[in-house]
Parts: sequence; structure tokens; C-alpha cells
Amino acid sequence: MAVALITGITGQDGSYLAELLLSKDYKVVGVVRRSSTSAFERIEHLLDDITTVQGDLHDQGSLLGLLEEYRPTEVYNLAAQSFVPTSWNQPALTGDVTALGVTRMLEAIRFVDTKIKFYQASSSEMFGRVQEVPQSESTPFYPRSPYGVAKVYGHWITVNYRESFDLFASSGILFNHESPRRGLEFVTRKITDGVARIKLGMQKELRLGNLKAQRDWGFAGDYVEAMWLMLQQDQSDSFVIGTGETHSVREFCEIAFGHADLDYKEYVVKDERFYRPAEVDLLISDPSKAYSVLGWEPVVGFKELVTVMVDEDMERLSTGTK
Ligand code: NAP
Ligand code: F7E
Repeated sequence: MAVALITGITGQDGSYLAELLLSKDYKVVGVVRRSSTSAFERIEHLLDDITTVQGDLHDQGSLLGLLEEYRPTEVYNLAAQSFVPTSWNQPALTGDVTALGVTRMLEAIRFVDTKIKFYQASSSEMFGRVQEVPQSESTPFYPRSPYGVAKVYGHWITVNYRESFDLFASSGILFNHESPRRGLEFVTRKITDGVARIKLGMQKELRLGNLKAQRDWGFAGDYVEAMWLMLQQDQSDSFVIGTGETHSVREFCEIAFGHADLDYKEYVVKDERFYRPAEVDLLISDPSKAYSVLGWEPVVGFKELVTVMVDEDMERLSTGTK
């Protein structure tokens, strides 16, 4: 039986990946860090079918112990301090988890079983101040936040362990992907939650930062399929995953508010607190390698993504389900 160990299983991507792997009859082992309250909101519906185990990317021993005990065939390293603004407030922690955490997992694989296939969750934030448009696997990196810098380290240590120790270690350079399970602090979910609250009379305005920023936004459910495909190849490699389209935060607002018959201009208030010390102005992927080698393509388009997220937030807030 294929056994997958997922770090970050309580996060957005971890929950979709666990669903995908269960549908393919994997035994799924999810690493969760100890907390005084439960962080299982996104995986509550899966708890009967997965095994959750305590571990932390800060702690080398916990990773070694988990690999020894569960002997996974595949490891998906999704855990990270993933919120870009927090990385300026907690740069050392971000480096410890998001960068060095990758080395700790690779070291655990090297010591326990070099046949384990490894997936690293790399990010389009590595392109930062973009050196080329669109961005592909060969585009040079120019990260613009401590998070982006940490992800560059995570990417290169993955490549280095592939080349140094012949590990099957793949790096997925994923552009922004969203869903109704996205954390509420990320701009897409902040907007769709805000639209629903305004529509339901629970909130009067929505305070945002830079509306000009452009992102290549896809659906998280589509992107976890690409992660799995990367580990089914004959050789490990690095792949850019995105839609090949870019849209601004303003466009996201227009569609999200419009879907609720509202005009964003009447509700969105610019707030300096949400601007960043250094911004990533434009991201747009060239995912042609993933299309041709993995046979992967996104299914959910931009407008559908926005409207589904608004609908789900309306449903959640109007029925008080979560
Ligand atoms: P997310 O929702 O923020 O989830 C992050 C996960 O990491 C959570 O399960 C969190 O646990 C866990 N975690 C944090 N620190 C940890 C530690 N020290 N030890 C063990 N687990 C820890 O992120 P996501 O959107 O699902 O993204 C998944 C991965 O892809 C991340 O590495 C992210 O940086 C990367 N990525 C995301 C995107 C995107 O657009 N979503 C794009 C490119 C790359 P708690 O629940 O306990 O906090
Ligand atoms: O910001 C602008 C902000 O926080 C997107 C993570 O998953 O994707 C994500 O990082 C843009 C930025 O995502 C607000 O300035 C305007 O330009 O939703 P975000 P992100 O920084 O792109 C990458 C690929 C990852 O790897 C990360 O882990 O939106 N923006 N106003 C705002 N952003 C936020 N959060 N809040 C605002 O009010």
C-alpha cells in the first residue's frame, strides 16, 4: 500500500491533498504540531480515514521518528510559515520553518530510507521582482520578502539533495492558489468573506492594501493533483504550476462584489497598514512544462473561483455553519 506522509495537513493544500490521496487508496499520515486548541477545521471530515501524528519542522528528532515508524513511500512537505506579511515580523522563525525545515525533512529521508519520494512546496514568491514575464522554471529568482527568501533556500536545498544524494526530490513552484478553505488573512478570502459580511449587514467596509498587485490565481483543488503527478514521474524535477493568466486585486474585488450585486468602489477603503515594505507587483506563470510533461492543466477558471468563494462564504455566514 502506498503511504503518504503530509506535513501541513491542517492547511488549505494539506486538506485537498489528503482527499486526493485517499481517493487513490493511499494510507495518509498527517503531521500536526502540538497546539492548545485543535487546528483540525479543514480536515475534520477526514479524521476517520487518516492518521494524525504529532511532529514539528523545528524538531529534527520528531521527523526522524515519524519516518521510522510509518515508513512512507511519499513525503509531501507542505508545512510552512506561509503568510508573507508575518515573515517581516517573524523573519527568523520563517527561516527556521520554511527554509531549514526542508533540510530537516530531507535529512530524515536520507537517514531513514533514500527511496522515499519527496515533494517540496515551493512558491512563485521566489520570483518576486520578476526578471522575466511570464515566469518559468528557468526564470532567475529575486525574492522580495523573508518568506520568499526562505522558499528560495527550500527550493535549492531540494535540488541539491536530488543532485548530491540521488534522492527523488521534486519542487513544485506553485503560483497563488485559493479556495473556500483559504486562510482569512490572504487577500482573496479576505475579500470574499468581506463581501458576504457586507451583503448580510454584518460589516460596513473592507479595508485593503495595494489593489494594483497582479497574481496568477488558480484553484487549490486543481494544484494538489499536480503535486501528486510530480511524484509519479520516472525522475524528480522542478515544475512551475499556474494558469498562465494574471489578474489584479482590483479585478478580484470587481467580480466578487459584482457577484453579490454590490459596487466595490462604495465599500473598499485603502488602508496603509496592508501595504508591504517590498511588494511583488506582477506574477504570471508559464506552465508549459507541466502541461507537456505532467499532462496537468487547471480546470477551474478565475471567474468561477471568485464566485464559488463568495457563494461559500455567503452560505457559511448566513447559516452560521462555521
Ligand atoms: P497554510 O494554509 O498556511 O498551511 C500551512 C501549514 O503548515 C499548516 O498546516 C500549519 O499548521 C503548518 N505548519 C506551520 N508551521 C509548522 C511547523 N513548525 N511544523 C509543522 N507544521 C507547521 O498554507 P497552504 O496555502 O496550504 O500552502 C501549503 C504550502 O504551499 C506552504 O508551504 C506554502 O508556503 C506553499 N505555497 C502556497 C501557495 C498558495 O497559494 N496557497 C503557493 C505556493 C506555495 P497549523 O494549522 O498548526 O498552523
Ligand atoms: O497577497 C495584496 C498584497 O497575502 C496577494 C501565499 O500563499 O501566495 C500567497 O502569498 C496580494 C499582495 O498572497 C491586501 O499586497 C492588497 O500583493 O493573498 P496574499 P501572497 O502574498 O501573494 C504565494 C504564492 C505564497 O507562496 C504564499 O504562501 O494582495 N493585498 N490588500 C493584500 N494582501 C493581503 N493579505 N491583505 C490585504 O488587505
